[in-house]
Amino acid sequence: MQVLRRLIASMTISVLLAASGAARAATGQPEPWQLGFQKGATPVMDDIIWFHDFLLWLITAIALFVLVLLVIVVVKFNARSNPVPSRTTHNTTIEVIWTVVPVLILVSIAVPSFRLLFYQLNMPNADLTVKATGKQWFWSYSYPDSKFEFDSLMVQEKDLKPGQPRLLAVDNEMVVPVNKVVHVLTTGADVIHSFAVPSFGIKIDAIPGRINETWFKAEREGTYYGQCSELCGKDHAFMPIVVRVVNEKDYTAWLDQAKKKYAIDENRPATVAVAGEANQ
Ligand SMILES: [Cu+2]
Repeated sequence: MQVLRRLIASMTISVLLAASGAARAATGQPEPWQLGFQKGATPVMDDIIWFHDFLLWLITAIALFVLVLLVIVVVKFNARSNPVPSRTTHNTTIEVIWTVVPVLILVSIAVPSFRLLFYQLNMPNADLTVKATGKQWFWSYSYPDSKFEFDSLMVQEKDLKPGQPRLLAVDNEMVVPVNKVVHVLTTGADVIHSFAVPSFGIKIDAIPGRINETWFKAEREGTYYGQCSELCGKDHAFMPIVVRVVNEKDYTAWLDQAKKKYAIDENRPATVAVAGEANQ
């Protein structure tokens, strides 16, 4: 019996260790047994997580308080224990309390909520602009300051390299420097898509004929995964978003190489491009 108990204990410990190890290793993507949000990499996401936790505590306290009141009523005022009910109809003090306290609670929610909303919507001065165009069914990223654009397609399961997450990895990642404000413009080429990266706390529709904007400032290097978050057709689930956040030096190196690799050839006649695509 004791052996069995020890076995269960050691198994539990190893599972917990494995889980905590996985939680430390992987950010920017969902983890097995994950609870709550993915870890934040931007100040906006840190605030969203704080606000979520604050509301969770608040709502738990309110739910418990109401539960306690219900239990008191059920136990104390049922027909058996309280056969002659009181005929009280008004109590000014308690009526003032149950009006004022909820108002205070709502104000305590509204203040951080609006602060966060303005923080998200107030665009700081951008260090870099990237335009993400949602297409059926992949994303194209263009760097207007450096005049290049490239497509980013999901890596098929059979082509996955070790460490690449299934259904999330792409061939060409969007690369940005760490600790820089990135201005993200989104639009759709065909139908409405939505550009969302959980660790950055951003989710914004990409609508044909219109440019939407958001921003993020990633404070930690790493690879962050997101997905199209607007039902956009049969391959909606297969147009992931990958943002690789690198240091300034690596970014400059990537930029130099990307400028050559993805340069938009303005002299190339459009008819050739169409013919070339048809041949593929
Ligand atoms: Cu989409």
